[in-house]
Amino acid sequence: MPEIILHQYASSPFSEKVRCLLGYKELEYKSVDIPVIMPKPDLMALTGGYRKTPVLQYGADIYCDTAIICRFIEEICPSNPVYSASQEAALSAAALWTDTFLFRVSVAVAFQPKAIGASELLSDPTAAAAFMQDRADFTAGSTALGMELDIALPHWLAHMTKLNTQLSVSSFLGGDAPNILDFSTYHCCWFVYSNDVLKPELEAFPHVAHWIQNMMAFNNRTPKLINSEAAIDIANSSQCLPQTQLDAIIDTDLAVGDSVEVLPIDYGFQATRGELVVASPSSIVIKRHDERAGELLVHFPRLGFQVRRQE
Ligand SMILES: N[C@@H](CCC(=O)N[C@@H](CS)C(=O)NCC(=O)O)C(=O)O
Repeated sequence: MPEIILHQYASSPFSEKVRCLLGYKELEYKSVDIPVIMPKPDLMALTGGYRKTPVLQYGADIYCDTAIICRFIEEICPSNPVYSASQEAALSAAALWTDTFLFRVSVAVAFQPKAIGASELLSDPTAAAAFMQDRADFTAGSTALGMELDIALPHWLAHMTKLNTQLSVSSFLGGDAPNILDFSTYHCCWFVYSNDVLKPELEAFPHVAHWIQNMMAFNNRTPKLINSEAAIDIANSSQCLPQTQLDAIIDTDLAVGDSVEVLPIDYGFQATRGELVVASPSSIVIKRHDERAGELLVHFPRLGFQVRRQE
C-alpha cells in the first residue's frame, strides 16, 4: 500500500487544513517541506505545472487542491466521516465559499500592515520582497485573491460573529463532531490566530477561540520528513491506482485520451497538461509522464477547475 506524502510548508493555511484532517482520521503520513515561493522544480515533476500548496502524493497518484485531497482521505479512511450524503450539496457549497471567499478575506486580515511584523512569512524585509513578487506572479490575471482591508474587515467580523453564535451552542460546525466545513473554516481562522498581534482580536470571540484550540489539537501527528527527490523516486517505483470511472466524461466535447490542460479558475493559472482519463462531476484526472517521476495520474476537483482541449 502506498503511503501518504504531503508536500507542504509549515505556515500554509491549506496545509494546516490537511494536517488536521489527517490527525482527526488518525492517519500517519510523510511530509516534504516544499519552497514557499517558486521555483519548485521537484513539485512540478509531480504535478506538471500546478504550483499551489499543498499537494498530496499517494504513490504515483498526485492530488492537487485540498477539496480533492480531503475527499481522497475520506475514501481511504471512511472512519470519522467528514462528509455525509444528507449534507452533500450544502457542505460542498459551504466549503467552496469558505475556501475561496473567506480565505480571501482572511489573507487581507492576516497581511494587514499592523500584523506584518509578527508574520512568519513577512517579518524579514528581503524575504518579504521576494514573497510579494512571487505572489504577484502567482495571482497575475486574477482578481480572486486580493481584497482591500477596509472591505475585508467587516466581512471577517460578520462571519466571526456568526461562527461565535453557532459555536456557542454546538461543539463543531458539524455538530458533536467536525465535518469538512470545520476544517475549511478553521484554516482561515488559524491563519489569523497564529499571528500574535491578531490573536487577541480573535479571542474576543470566545467560542471561536475555544473551537480553534480544539481543531488545532487534531494536528497531532509527527510526519516523517523526506526530501523531494525521495518522493519522486517513490512515484517512479509505484503503479498508478486503477481508475474506476474510465467512461465518466460529462463534457460533451471531451473524450478519454484527449490531450488537455487543466487549471484553476480562481488564481494560480499554471496549467497541467496530459491525457484525459476522467472528467466526472467530482473529479478531473489526467495521465502524464515525467522523466524522473515516471507515469503519473494527476487528480483535480471538478469545482474550481477547467479542462481545455489542446489542439
Ligand atoms: N484551492 C486551493 C488553494 C491552495 C492555496 O491557495 N494555497 C496557498 C498556500 S496556503 C498557495 O498555494 N500559495 C502559493 C504557493 O504556496 O506557492 C486548495 O484548496 O488547495
